[in-house]
Amino acid sequence: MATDPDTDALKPARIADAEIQRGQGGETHQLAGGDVPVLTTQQGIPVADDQNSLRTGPRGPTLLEDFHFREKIFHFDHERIPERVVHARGYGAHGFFEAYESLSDITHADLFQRKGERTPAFVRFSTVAGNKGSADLARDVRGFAVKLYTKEGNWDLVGNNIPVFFIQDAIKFPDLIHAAKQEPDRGFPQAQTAHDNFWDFVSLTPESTHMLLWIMSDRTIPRSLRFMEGFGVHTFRLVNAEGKSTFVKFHWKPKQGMQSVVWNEAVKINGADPDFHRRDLWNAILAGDYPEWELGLQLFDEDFADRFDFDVLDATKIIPEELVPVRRVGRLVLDRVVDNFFAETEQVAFCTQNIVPGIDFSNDPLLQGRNFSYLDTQLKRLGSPNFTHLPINAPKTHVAHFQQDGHMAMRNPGGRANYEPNSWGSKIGGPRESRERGFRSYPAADSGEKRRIRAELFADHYSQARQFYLSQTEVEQTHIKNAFVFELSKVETTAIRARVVSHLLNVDEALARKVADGLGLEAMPQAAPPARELVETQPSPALSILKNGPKDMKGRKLGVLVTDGTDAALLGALQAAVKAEGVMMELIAPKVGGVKTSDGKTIEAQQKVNGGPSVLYDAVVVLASADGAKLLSMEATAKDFVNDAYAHAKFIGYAETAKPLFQKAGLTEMDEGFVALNDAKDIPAFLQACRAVRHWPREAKVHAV
Ligand code: HDE
Repeated sequence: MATDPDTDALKPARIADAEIQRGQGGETHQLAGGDVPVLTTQQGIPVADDQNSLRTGPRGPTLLEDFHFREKIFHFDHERIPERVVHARGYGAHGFFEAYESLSDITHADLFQRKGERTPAFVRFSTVAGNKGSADLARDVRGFAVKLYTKEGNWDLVGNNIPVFFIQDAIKFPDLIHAAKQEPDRGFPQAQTAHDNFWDFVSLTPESTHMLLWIMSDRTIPRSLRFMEGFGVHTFRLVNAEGKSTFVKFHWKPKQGMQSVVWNEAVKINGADPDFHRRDLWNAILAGDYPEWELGLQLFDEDFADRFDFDVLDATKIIPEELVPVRRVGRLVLDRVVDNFFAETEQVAFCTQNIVPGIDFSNDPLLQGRNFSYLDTQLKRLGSPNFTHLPINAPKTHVAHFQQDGHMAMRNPGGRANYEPNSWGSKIGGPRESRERGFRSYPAADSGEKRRIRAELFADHYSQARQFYLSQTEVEQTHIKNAFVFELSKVETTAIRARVVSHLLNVDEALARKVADGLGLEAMPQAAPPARELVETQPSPALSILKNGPKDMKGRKLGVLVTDGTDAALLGALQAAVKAEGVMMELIAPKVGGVKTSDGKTIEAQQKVNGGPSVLYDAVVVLASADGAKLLSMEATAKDFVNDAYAHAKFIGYAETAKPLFQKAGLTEMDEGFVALNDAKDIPAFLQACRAVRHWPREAKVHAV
């Protein structure tokens, strides 16, 4: 039976089962008895007193003999493990992948053989630069790492929410990450790229330009982990039973549509709720609103690779969907939260080297480098080569090998045979290779001089950056410009700011000029000389978030500001309509204990007004009564509530009686983003308006610089 620990703890019945012990200070605590289990040490020894360490006399020294005390403190001292060197802050959930069809013509990977087949999955989303305790809404790439527990072993597709990367060769990764994280002398800034070292490095590394356009777009400030795309980034191979290889790029397409917050909102959300993304994922799954993505494949052969304007082994390039369509072959559903954050989300160990028969690597030099790094880093982080024994990492299939011992070995080969070949026969001689089922590398024919060199096409650093920019809506282009100006305004060295603009001149001259103007650059720099002539590209609508937004408000969140005297009928009708649309709703009130609505009933609130700012919601409604509006007009956080909703171009529903709050907040122009809710009849129009997510025309009016 499900229990609610919060309310259960308050039930006297449970306490009554156990003895209450009174300490010398008069405090009480519960003892074992009834269904309350006995506390033990790690060795299973029952503990009689967990409140007082062992000492000679009430004021005497603590005794070394106190093994329970020593074990407890010793274990506590060792609770922390090194955080991930990148992607330290993450959040995971369980689910499954379901194949839509058999892909046996292109791959013999077991999970793609049978229509409807479900494969258990664990997904960890993350930010890259921030430490474990940093805020969720940092402007940053999001990791999108998927572990698929297939019947032929674990396949880890360790991707990001952006399809390209900063660098082309793994040898530059330590430099990139050093430059992005806190500067080493001062230890700040935390979880931000808005500092000199980062922009210095990337502006000296022209191959980063395409990625810079992506990270300055709203892709790096997603509204929810549920509303973003995922990408495998590199070109991989799929190999069928006949040994034929097809190149593939992996995509995860959110069924909920894409959506981001605006930058000023992100800044405020980080203060109001640093756990915004993890809370959102947790709440959605617990509410049964399971997030879903479709797995998309872009499939192409050597011929296409040879004809394409860019090198398919270059991780700073995409293949536009309009050129090679994305074939949707299955869905990933997250339907279970973790039982324990440390055991699952922290200890999960993704390795790009984990591929299964039917899937293979390409020669992408970034991918090749990653294949070393991930296994190596797990040893450092988890402390033993036996990290695969941890339940979250263990394959959910038959595992048999002769690897043994090491720290924390939980499974060793049984019997006498721990080597092969051996002559102990099939029963006790242990496992052997299988020519039929075993993984075989695709026999790609590679030859060439051993040199430190890059392929020629890798040198075009600007064409796709330009394509990305020109594929955006005007609103999105403005956000990109604003993000460059914001970040570079935090850079103290003027020459670095100018160097970034020198690259932008190769992307789009108007963008470069706007950024230079926003920075107040005195002189326009020369364009950085391109290493290779740019090629003409076509805009790709698939690259825009706004062109791929949600179709309805499902899975979004409405914040309703209420007071004593709020119209009960209107609130009830709103609640019902919102529920029918699959929208989550929270009441925000002067006191969290609730308000007395017009019918005299008390309704509990979820937030007190200073803890529920409008940045936490996709749209807001103000249903204050006349007296309530008077009260809120004297409350700064209530005025912030409506001012921010306005500035962030949100739709605002309101009761006529609430109007004085808007006036006191200085919002005299009520544009089409405001929807009057006089009675229940007006609710559908409000919800319909909200489907557009934002009233973008307003945005230009609230930003003068
Ligand atoms: Fe990673 N990356 N990475 N990375 N990466 C790690 O592995 C690395 C790259 C990505 O939720 C580390 O377990 C190198 C691209 C994700 O646990 C480490 C290079 C992409 C995660 C590492 C890259 C990623 C990591 C740190 C350049 C997108 C989090 C902790 C060649 C396709 C996984 C760990 C999780 C984590 C190395 C570049 C995605 C050090 C050397 C490109 C989602 O091994």
